[in-house]
Amino acid sequence: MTKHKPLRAWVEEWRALCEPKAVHWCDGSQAEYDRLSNEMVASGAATRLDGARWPNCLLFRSDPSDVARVEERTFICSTIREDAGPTNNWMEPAEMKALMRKSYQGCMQGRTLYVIPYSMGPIGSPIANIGVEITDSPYVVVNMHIMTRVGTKVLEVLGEHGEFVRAMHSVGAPLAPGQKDVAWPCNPDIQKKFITHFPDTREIWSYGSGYGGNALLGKKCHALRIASVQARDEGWLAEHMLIIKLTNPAGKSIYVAAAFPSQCGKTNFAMMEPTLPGWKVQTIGDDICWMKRAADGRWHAINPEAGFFGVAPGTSLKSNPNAMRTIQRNTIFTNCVLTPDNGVWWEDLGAPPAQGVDWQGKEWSPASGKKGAHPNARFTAPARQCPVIAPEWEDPAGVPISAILFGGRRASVVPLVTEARDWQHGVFMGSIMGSEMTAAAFGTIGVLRRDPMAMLPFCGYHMGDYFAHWLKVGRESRAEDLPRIYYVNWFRKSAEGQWLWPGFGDNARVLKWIFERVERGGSAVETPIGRLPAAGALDFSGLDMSAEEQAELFSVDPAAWRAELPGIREHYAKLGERLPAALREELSALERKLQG
Ligand code: GTP
Ligand code: SPV
Ligand code: MN
Repeated sequence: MTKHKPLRAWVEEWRALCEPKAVHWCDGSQAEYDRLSNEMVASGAATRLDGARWPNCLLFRSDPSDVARVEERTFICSTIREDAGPTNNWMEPAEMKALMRKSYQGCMQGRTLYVIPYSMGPIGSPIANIGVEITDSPYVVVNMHIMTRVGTKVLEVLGEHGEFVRAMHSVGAPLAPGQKDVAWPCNPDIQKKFITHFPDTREIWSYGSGYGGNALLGKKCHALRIASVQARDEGWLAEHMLIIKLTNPAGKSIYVAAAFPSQCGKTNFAMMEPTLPGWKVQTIGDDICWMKRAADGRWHAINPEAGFFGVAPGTSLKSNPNAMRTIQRNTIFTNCVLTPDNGVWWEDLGAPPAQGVDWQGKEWSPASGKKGAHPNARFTAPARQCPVIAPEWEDPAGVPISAILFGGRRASVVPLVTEARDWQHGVFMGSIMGSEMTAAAFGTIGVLRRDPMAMLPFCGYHMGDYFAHWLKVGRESRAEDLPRIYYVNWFRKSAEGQWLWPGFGDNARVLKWIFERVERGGSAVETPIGRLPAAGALDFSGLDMSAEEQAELFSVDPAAWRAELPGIREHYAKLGERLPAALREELSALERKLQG
C-alpha cells in the first residue's frame, strides 16, 4: 500500500460509501492481469480465444444498452456555470455530488473495489500526469493495464504528497447476497448513467456504464477533459490527436499530429503503410496528444496512453495491416463476433465465418443480413506490439511537431487538403470543422455537426475560451516554432455517392505535399479558403484517376462555401461573448473572399 495519506483517506471514503466486499490495490503485474482474466473467464464474463491463433486474447460482450460514450450524460461541473460553456452539460458541483452520492451508496455490494494507480505518459516523465481510478469492474482493470501504466511504480512516483487526478467509477450494479452476476454489469437505464467531471478539483465521477471512454477514466475523462483544463491553466495543449513520425525517401523525418473526430480515421492514419515508394510512417500515438513548448521553443508532443482502444469493424489486413499485427496477442476484444473456432470476426475483416455468435451473444450467420459485430466494437491492445511503433514513442521529452492536421467526414464542399495561411487562420479552420456523425457516441449517424478540433465531446471548459487558448499559444511562440496547420478531408464523395479518394495508405500523398511545404518546397495556390496544392504538386503517380476526378477533389465551390456560412455563424453565435474577436474577423474575411 501507500504512505500517501490523502490517497488512503480518499479510498477509505469511497469504500465506506460503496460498501464493497473487498478492496484490492492494483500492482500492475502480469500475475494480476492473468488472475483477473481467469476469474472473468470462469464467471462467464469473458471468452478466452484460441490460444494458438489468438494467444492471451479475451472477448467480452457488453450489455446492449452500454455500447458507446453517452454524451448527453456527460457533465462538466465547473464551479462557475459559464466556465463549462454552451457545448457542455453542467450542474452545480455540490448538487451533482449530492445526487451521485445517492447512486454510489452501497453500489459495490457483493463486488471488489479495485484501486488503480496509473500514469498518463511514461512513469516519472515531467510531462506525465498521475491519476488513481477506483472501480468495481475487473474489465476496467485489465483494460487500464493495457491503456495506461499501472501499479506500484506509480505509487512510488506519487510519494507521500504527490498530486493526482481522482477518478471514481462504478458500473452501478450491486449484488444482493447470493445474487448471480451477469456477464456485463451496468445500469441499463441511460438516465441513471453519469460521466461527470469536476475540473476545478481535478475529479471524475462516473456511474452506470462499463464501456470505453465512460469507464476507462484515464482516456477521455482524464487525458482530455481534465487535462484540457490543466493545459489551459499551465499553457500547454491536450488534444484529441494521433501523432506520427513521417520519413521521406532521403531519410529525413518530421512529426505530425492530426485531430479527426471519433471514428474518422486516427488509428488508421497513425499506422498507415504509405503507397508511395520510400516513404515511411511510424506510430507515436493514435488518439490523444499532449503538447508542450520545450526549451528549444518548439511544441513537443507525447502520447499519454500505452495502448490502443481501436474500432474493430473495417480493420483488416487490407485497410490496416499494422493494426491487425498489433492485435494478434494480449488483446481484449469487445462486441465482436465469436467464430466457431474461437476466433473473432467483424464486418469487412474478410471472408465471414459460416456462422458464429454475434455481439449480443446470439447465434448468427452472415445470411441473416444483420451485422455480427457492433459498429463501435473495439480492440484494446498494447502499443508496444505495433510493428511500426516509433522507437521514440516513449521518449519523456516528446517529439517536436511540424504540422497539425484537422479533418472530418464531409461528403461535399471540403477539399482533400487546404493549408492555413498562418496560425490564426489554422485555428479558424479547426474551430469551424464539421463532421458527419458516427457510431462512437449515441446520436444520429450521418448528421453534420460542428466538432471544433475534434474536441466537442472532450473539451473540459468553455469552447470560446478554448479557442482563445489556441490563439494565445500562437501569440506566445515564434512563427517558425509553430506547427503549420492543414484541413484535410478523405471522405469527399462524387455525385454518384462514391468515395473520390482512396484514402488509407494513399493519404501519404497528402503527407508528402505537407512534408514538402514544411521544408519550404511544394507549390501552392491561394483560394478564398486557404492554400491548395498547385497543379501537379500532389503526387498522383500510380493512381488510376482521371484529370476530372483529381480536379473534383480540389474544387472550391464558392456557392457551396457560401451555403456553409449560416451554419458556421450559428455555431459561433452559440459560443456568445467568449468567442475571440480574431475568429469573428476570420469569418468576415472568408465571407468577403467568397463574394469576390
Ligand atoms: P476513435 O477511436 O473513435 O477516436 O476513431 P479513429 O479516429 O481512430 O478512427 P479509425 O481509424 O478507427 O477509423 C474509423 C473508420 O474510418 C473505419 O471504419 C475506417 O475504415 C474508416 N477510415 C479510416 N481512414 C479512412 C480513409 O482514409 N478513407 C475512408 N474512406 N475511410 C477511412
Ligand atoms: C472516441 O470515441 O473518440 C474513442 C473511443 O476513442 S472512447 O474511448 O470510448 O471514447
Ligand atoms: Mn478517439
